Amino acid sequence: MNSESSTRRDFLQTTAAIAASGLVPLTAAEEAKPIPHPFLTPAADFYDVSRGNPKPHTLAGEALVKARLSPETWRLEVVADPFTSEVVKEPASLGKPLTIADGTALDLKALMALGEKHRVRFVKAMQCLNIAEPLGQGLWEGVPLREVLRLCGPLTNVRRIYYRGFHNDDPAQLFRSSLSYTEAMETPPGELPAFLAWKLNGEAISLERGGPVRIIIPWAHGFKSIKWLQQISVTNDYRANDTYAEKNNDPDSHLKTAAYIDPGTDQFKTGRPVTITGRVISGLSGLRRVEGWLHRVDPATPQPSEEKAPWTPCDLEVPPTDWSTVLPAGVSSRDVLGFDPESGRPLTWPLRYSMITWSATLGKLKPGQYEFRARAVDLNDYAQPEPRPVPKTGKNAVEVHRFEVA
Ligand SMILES: Nc1nc2c(c(=O)[nH]1)N[C@H]1C(S)=C(S)[C@@H](COP(=O)(O)O)O[C@H]1N2
Ligand SMILES: [Mo]
Repeated sequence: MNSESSTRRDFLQTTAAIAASGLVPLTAAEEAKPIPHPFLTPAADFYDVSRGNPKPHTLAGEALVKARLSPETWRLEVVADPFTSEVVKEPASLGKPLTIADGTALDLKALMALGEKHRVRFVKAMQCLNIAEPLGQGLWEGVPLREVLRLCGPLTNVRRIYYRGFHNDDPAQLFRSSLSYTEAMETPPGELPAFLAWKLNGEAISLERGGPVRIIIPWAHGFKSIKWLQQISVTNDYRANDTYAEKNNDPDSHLKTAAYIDPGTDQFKTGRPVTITGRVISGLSGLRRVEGWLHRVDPATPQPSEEKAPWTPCDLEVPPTDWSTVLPAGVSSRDVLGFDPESGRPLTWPLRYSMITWSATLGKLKPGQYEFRARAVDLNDYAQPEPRPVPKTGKNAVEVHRFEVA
């Protein structure tokens, strides 16, 4: 047993012990949600962000078959958008469109067969640009988008690729997103491809998580990872035609490096150690550390500014050495993007675009009112929410947890 795995176990055990001993009083909700968080979030435990009326994942029986959302009836169309305008003179075209009308649309079997040759696996933190709480973290498995597009070549006059999910055949319920041609087709060395996934945590993707097939954009916020994928459309329209762009968001914002505090108790007993936990996402600019600032609220002493505050490093969950205890049965970390294919160890920690648990042990505190803040510092030494203090590029304001020691 090497030191890394025992450190991780110690970390887990300490936290479990704190919970078990009742030093940190847990609410019923917290008891149901063990702390720290499992590395992979069970599919059913993701925070769900789904539009639609009815929501596509509530369909059943005939309606599900008709919606082509059962594994047998699922089809993917790849078509060219006829769009032209004053400035866009020529429409995009595809050498070989795949359509339902002519029976060439891709089915799940054909997609998985493509995956036999070009499989990708990737651990991603799902985070909504508009919600200040991670939704969950999954191991997604599928085939790069570029391999699907290569079935349809040649592509002419194509500047963007857009893709949409099932939307009850109601234009008002459409949820779509897009990538530039280059983003879809070229993956730089050590980078991650956009892909079509049919497995989450080693199992078929549940309807709620967007199965049978979901797009996963590793570097992006959740709105780019379209659920219930049904159509890819190539276009000569140069505008980022994402549903989220219409809602005053930056449609090209990448996942933001940010720490989030777990909702926990606001009452601690005097003389008992106080531990605060949370999760941190390693976004576009990576993660250097998580810092915490404990402040005793005292009317006689003014509160320092966030800049001058005594921020101190928090503890980060360490990588397990034995990834087989974390990954689904039969999946080796050597075959997961972001890991060294030789050693099976993560190339960075946290893995790019993934999240881990952090914790701050505050010791025994004097009775009083307290505020605890946490922030992530990225590899450019920017402290959260910098360099993105504006929420339209990802909600990541510094969070505060208020509690009383009595
Ligand atoms: N088809 C479709 N895909 C979708 C959505 C949707 O409403 N419809 N919501 C998006 C948004 S805004 C987010 S944040 C993520 C949430 O993924 P989750 O529900 O699996 O956590 O899915 C994205 N994909
Ligand atoms: Mo979202």
